[in-house]
Amino acid sequence: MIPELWTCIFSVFFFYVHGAKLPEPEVKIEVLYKPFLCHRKSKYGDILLVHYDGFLESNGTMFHSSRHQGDKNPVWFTLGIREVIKGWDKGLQNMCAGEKRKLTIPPALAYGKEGKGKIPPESTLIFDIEIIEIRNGPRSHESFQEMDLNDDWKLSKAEVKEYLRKEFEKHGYAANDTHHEVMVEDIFQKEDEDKDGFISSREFTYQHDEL
Ligand SMILES: [Ca+2]
Ligand SMILES: [Ca+2]
Repeated sequence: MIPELWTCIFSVFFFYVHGAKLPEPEVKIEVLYKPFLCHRKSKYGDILLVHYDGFLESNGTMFHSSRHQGDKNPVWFTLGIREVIKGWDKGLQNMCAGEKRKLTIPPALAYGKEGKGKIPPESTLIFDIEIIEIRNGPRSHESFQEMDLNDDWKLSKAEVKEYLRKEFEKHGYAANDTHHEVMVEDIFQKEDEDKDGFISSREFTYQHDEL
């Protein structure tokens, strides 16, 4: 009885430790070019303008290229909000404008078991990506810091109201207290997911519907 119990505890323990050690799928990042001047690096919430070529690792086929296909314009997207595949969100942080990277992305961080369009199921993808421009997104850390007047890493209703007041003034509208309070209630309804009366930096950054 007792040895069996131990075996059971041990296997649970083993499973736990073993399970915890299972490697997370990783993006392989190779820096192909890094500009000498870099005044700021990309991070979650930024809007990035990129050019990219995407290839299947299996046979080297190019499945999409912003440089050579369509209107040949680079594309804008917001980093870190799952607007793009996970491999991009993970692999395009801390980049300078002008930097070029080669990302090798396992299927779990790309289109997985289903694949998509020209991409077969379970495909590892290779991207050559160049960041053309980096801009602060509406959900950037800078915007959050600007709104967080007492630096406690969460936004109170008063702080959001103050922000609205300034924004309205900036655009030439008269301050309207009642109107702003209604808007604040509305914003908290949507953004304060855990309903603790504050918008945390996490709640702020990872929301991605309107606003
Ligand atoms: Ca605050
Ligand atoms: Ca909250």
